Amino acid sequence: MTTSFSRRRLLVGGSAIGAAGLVGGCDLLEGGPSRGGVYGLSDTLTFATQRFLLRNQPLARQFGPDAISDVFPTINTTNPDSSDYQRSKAQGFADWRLRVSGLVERPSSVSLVDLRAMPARTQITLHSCEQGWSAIGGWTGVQLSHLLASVGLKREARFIVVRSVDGWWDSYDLFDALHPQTILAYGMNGRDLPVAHGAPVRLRVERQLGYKSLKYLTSIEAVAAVDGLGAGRGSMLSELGFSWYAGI
Ligand SMILES: Nc1nc2c(c(=O)[nH]1)N[C@H]1C(S)=C(S)[C@@H](COP(=O)(O)O)O[C@H]1N2
Ligand SMILES: [Mo]
Repeated sequence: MTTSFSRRRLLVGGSAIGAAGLVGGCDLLEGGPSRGGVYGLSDTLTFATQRFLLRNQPLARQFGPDAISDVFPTINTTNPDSSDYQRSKAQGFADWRLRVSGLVERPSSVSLVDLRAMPARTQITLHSCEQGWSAIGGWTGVQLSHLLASVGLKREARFIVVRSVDGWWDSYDLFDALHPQTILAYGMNGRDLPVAHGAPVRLRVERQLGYKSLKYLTSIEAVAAVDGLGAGRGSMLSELGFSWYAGI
């Protein structure tokens, strides 16, 4: 109860700060990265909202390279059988595209080359699976917040829905979507992300259990509510009885 109330307050507050920045010539927001024109405006809004939302949000623990596990297990889908996926895999995923749609200013289709050209972040973290195992891995990719800023997340957006080639889908509130450690990872332990671990691009959501870190991404959609998706529980796994929020 308390949590959802304060979350809602934070979200409303985040929008208010963004609006105040617009009206007040952005003096609240000096120092944030932004581009010119319309892009700059949405960069600034996203940045302000992010900083506000995340002001009490701790990072998940990060480790040094020595801590990386020799064996990182892989489970469930380890090589999607979709023929599109297999064709794309045979070409080194040169034709792979991530569709970005919904409540964004500029719906886009992003290639691996596009993602690699964006600022990269590497983090070595502990992955905990609900099935009782854990392992430490190093992940390299682009912050989801960066991608969302680059397409201009609209202020009505409250959740980010992510879909995978094997039919998995999930959603995340803006706390997790804009968290600095939430990345679209194309690299693992210094190499290209292996097929078994979600190639070409997987999500890393470090402050939730492993099942929220979707592999084999195909699309991202910004929405105001998740009620209308599937059975209205916010994810494929929620419909099977798992918790939508799996914070750790
Ligand atoms: N698309 C997709 N994402 C997925 C899964 C999956 O089967 N398909 N399994 C989830 C679970 S339960 C875990 S623990 C991790 C496993 O990631 P790994 O195979 O890299 O260890 O991916 C998660 N993301
Ligand atoms: Mo898992």
